[in-house]
Amino acid sequence: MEKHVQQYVDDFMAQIVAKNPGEKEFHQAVHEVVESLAEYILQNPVLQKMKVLERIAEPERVVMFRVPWLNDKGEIEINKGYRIEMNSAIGPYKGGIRFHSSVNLSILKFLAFEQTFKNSLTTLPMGGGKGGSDFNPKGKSDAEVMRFCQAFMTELSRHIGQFTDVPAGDINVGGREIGYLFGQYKRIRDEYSGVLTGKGLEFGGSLARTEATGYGLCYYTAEAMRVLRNDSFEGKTVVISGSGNVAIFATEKAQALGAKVVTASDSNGYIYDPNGIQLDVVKDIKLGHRGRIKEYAERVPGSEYHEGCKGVWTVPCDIALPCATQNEIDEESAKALVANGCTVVCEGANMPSTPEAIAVYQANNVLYGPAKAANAGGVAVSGLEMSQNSYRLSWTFEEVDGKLKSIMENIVANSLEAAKEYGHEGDLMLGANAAGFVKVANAMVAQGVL
Ligand code: NDP
Ligand code: 2IT
Repeated sequence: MEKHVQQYVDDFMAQIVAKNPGEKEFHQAVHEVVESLAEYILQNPVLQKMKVLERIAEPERVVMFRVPWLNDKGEIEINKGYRIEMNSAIGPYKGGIRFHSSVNLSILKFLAFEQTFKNSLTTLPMGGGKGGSDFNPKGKSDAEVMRFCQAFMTELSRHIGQFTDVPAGDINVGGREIGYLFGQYKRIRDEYSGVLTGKGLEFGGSLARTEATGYGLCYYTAEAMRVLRNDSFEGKTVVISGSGNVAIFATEKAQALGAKVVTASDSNGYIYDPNGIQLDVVKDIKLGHRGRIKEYAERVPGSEYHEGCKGVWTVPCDIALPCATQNEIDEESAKALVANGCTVVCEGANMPSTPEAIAVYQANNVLYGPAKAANAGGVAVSGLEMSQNSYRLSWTFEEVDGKLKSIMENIVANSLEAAKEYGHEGDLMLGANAAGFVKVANAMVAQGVL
């Protein structure tokens, strides 16, 4: 990187760190984007003068609130609730809600920042947002989860709306939680609207939203491999982490495209099945009774369970699809992947690779599909759910799936086009950052100082 460009990046990051002390995940996400965009911004004085990237990195609004609820013993529990309304330049704030004990301001701001670019890449009219709570649903009864969701929505309801901010699911927020959240919104606001996506099919949900992130990840990966490598999933060995919504449907689509998926994991450990994962067993464990992935090895002869989730990256594969959580692949894991023959890493989770891991991919010519492009299928179908809600009709599975596939293929094409235009041919990361940025930046310049 040229000296004045590096200076711009360093100065920018010094400001970010000073203004957002201690928020290391947020710094990490911003740093990657600033490095990608620095040259382009320096070539376009209007973007510098209008402080577009500076404004994108400052949430328009952050709401933090108390969530008090009663557990099954009748005791009061108190959690923190958040909604980050990051950017509304190209549409209402849009992004998921995460319930996990690790949730804090830094994690939600990194996710909301990424979401702004991701949503722009879909080409649908959605701004960026993210929310959540440090509530841990593990071991909670269904009634406790319902009471928590009702308490959370009681406050959140005053900040969201179908034209202002439209949340959806993320880690530990799936169909059950969206149902409870929707019910409470409707009750409090007396309004039946598309204020949330990922809803049940009986009350305004879209077909294929459940599958969308995992399927979309495979459509993206297949298209990037086709264009850049003249290759496909056919006959490949695939390592997937996680065993939640994204992992399950990435496994399903990778298998349908002719690959053998050999792993699944959760935060306790991973399973390796050399014969290929039996997805009906995983679905029964995870979707059937919210069990642990360990159970798979007890049920499927020839498979193995290993404690600790990091070991999944030591399993030899051609393609790795991280689908669990942020920073799950560090430098050591990336090196293990490369040493064992992995040549493709596309991200289903948000920011699953550390900057050091990305450097390993780049140094070894790994086809690297960054999260904000590769996992955009979920929010893309959320956008299609909003369209269907506005029309008051629903499209068939095939219709939605077809639109999803073409959106993902377009993201590959648009990223590659942007990468080429900015002199970094074939760089899907830089291309995604640039393509996502330009639309938001142009809208912000046009709308004035806001
Ligand atoms: P789920 O809650 O359905 O599944 C999460 C999976 O990841 C579980 O297997 C969970 O294991 C594992 N996991 C979570 N935290 C950790 C951790 N700290 N270490 C190891 N494993 C962990 O969530 P999703 O599948 O929806 O989300 C997975 C990733 O995909 C997240 O990064 C999310 O932001 C991203 N994503 C999700 C989209 C969606 O539409 N749902 C869209 C785009 C991205 P355990 O049960 O032990 O916690
Ligand atoms: O990270 C993500 O893109 C999501 N969790 C999905 C967001 C959405 O609004 O569907």
